[in-house]
Amino acid sequence: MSDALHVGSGKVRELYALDNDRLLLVASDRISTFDVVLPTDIPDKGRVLTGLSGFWFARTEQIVPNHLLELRDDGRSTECRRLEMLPIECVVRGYLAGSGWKDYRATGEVCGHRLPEGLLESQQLPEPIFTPATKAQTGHDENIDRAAAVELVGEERFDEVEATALALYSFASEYARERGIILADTKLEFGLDADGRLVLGDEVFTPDSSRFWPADSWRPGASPPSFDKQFVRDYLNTLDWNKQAPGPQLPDEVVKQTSEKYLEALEKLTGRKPVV
Ligand code: PZK
Repeated sequence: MSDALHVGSGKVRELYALDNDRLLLVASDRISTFDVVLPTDIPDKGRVLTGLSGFWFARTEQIVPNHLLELRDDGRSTECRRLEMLPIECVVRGYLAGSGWKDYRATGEVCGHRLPEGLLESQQLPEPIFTPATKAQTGHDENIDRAAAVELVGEERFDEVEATALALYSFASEYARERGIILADTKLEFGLDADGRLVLGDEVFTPDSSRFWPADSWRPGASPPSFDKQFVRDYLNTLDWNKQAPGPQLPDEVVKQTSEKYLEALEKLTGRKPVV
């Protein structure tokens, strides 16, 4: 670890180079909300998200190969194959939320997909749609249509990525729905191996890369609480915090409730608890 070169940071994860072919992806216990990383850690969060990713990578190997090589004993670090990452975020949406809802309200379309009129926030779409975005170096990713994405990855690769992303979403959303969790949307990242084959990278179907909603509190026209961050949001809304960094510390009770929500998501989806 100490001799690994730091090559990147996500909001709550770090990436190190192990050698020419391998990276180490480390998930911290940090939590972000309203795009701000809070100063209080959530015990077990990194291990839960790493466990969820590992679970989904194993379950989706028959759909597409992935970058996961091995889970380390700390439960939060995974060795990954180094890929040539595609320059688009591969988002699939089954429900109308976030920037999808915003774009639909403004234009009736999301990434060039014309949708039926009169849809409500959080409503399920007639069918899941592939809604790619640029990878912004700073600020927010920008939703793009098929033509713009084809400019970035080429037409053949676009078609392959779209079909693969939709197949992954269908598989995971059906699986989660049977266990009381709606996977409203998800962000996938793909890369190419040395032979130019498409490989799934990053994290997959975690609450940090997807919108998880509890199925029993979902209804069209409302904005359901996220499965994991509902207690954090509720607490932050009692403060007069302006949603700019630095974020406030979380009380012990909110930390405990939130840590339990992550463990609950892991147990509901995988049927297992993380090894202590
Ligand atoms: C890669 N990121 C984003 C994610 C971070 C940064 N298998 C791979 N091969 C090459 N590059 C990447 C990956 C992966 N995954 C991913 N940037 C590069 C990222 C998580 C934490 F700090």
